[in-house]
Amino acid sequence: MSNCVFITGATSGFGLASAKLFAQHGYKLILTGRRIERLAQLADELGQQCQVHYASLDVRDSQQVAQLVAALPEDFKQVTALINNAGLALGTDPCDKASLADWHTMIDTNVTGLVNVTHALLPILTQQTVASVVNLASIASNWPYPGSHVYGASKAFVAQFSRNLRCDLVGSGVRVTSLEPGLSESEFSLVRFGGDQEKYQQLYGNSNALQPEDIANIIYWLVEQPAHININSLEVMPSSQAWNNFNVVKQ
Ligand code: NDP
Ligand code: 8X3
Repeated sequence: MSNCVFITGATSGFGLASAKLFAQHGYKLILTGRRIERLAQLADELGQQCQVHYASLDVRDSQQVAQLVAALPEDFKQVTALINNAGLALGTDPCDKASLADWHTMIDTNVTGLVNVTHALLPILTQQTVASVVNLASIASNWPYPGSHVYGASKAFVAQFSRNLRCDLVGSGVRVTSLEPGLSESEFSLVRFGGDQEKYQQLYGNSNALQPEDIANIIYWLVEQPAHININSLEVMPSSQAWNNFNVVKQ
C-alpha cells in the first residue's frame, strides 16, 4: 500500500508545489481547493506519475469537508499525510481601518477551515501505523507586526492547535508539525493586496523570498521523518528577512 497525501489549497503556491513533489515520490494525491479547473489541469499533469484524486473543496464548509472525506474512492481511503495548507490573509490596513468581513473570512478559512479538515481526517489518520499532519502556520503565529491583527492571531491558533493535537495524539502513529514560514513568494500577497500587482512587485522584488518549492521540500522532509521523530514546530525565513526594532512613539 503506497502513501497517500491529502492537500488543501493545492491550486497555488505551497500546496501546488507540494503536490508536484509528492507526485515525484510516488505518493497517491488527494488534491483540493476551490478552483476546480486548476485542479483538473494539475491532476492531468501529475496523473502520469502517480494516482490522483481531486475534488473542489471550500474548507470553510464543514459539511462539504465531511462529505468529501466520506466519499473518498477506495484507493484513497488510507490517508497517511494531511497538509493543512489552505489559508489566506486579507488586507494590511491597521486594525481600526480593517474590514470586519475580511476578519471573518480569515478566521473562517485559517481557523474553522483547518479545524474542519483535521476533524474529518483524524479518524483515518489514527488508523495508520505512521501518519503526519503538517499545519501551515506562519512567522505571524509567533511575532506581531503592524497590519497582522487577525491574520497573525489566526495563525497563532494554528500553532497552538498543533501543539494541543500532539498532546492527545501522543502514542498514536500521528505526528503533528506547525510549519511557520516567513516571506514566501506566491499568490498569497496578491490575494492579500486585493490583486494589486504593483504592491506585489514591491514586496517581492529583489527580496530573495522563499519559493513554494522551498516550503514543499520542507513539508516532504517533515512527512518523511522516521516514525519516532516529531518536529513540533519549524520556523523558517529567507536569509534576507529578520526582526526589526520595537516601535516607540514619542509624544
Ligand atoms: P497561495 O495564495 O498561493 O495559496 C493559497 C491556497 O489556499 C490556494 O490554493 C487557495 O485555493 C487555497 N484556499 C484559500 N481559501 C480557501 C478555501 N476557503 N477553501 C479551500 N482552499 C482555499 O498562498 P501560499 O501557498 O503562500 O499559502 C499557503 C498557506 O501558507 C496559507 O495558509 C498561508 O497563510 C500560509 N503562509 C504563507 C506564507 C507566504 O508568505 N506566502 C508564509 C507563511 C504561511 P483556491 O483559491 O483555489 O480555493
Ligand atoms: C505569511 C508571512 O510575514 O506575511 O504568513 O505574515 S507574513
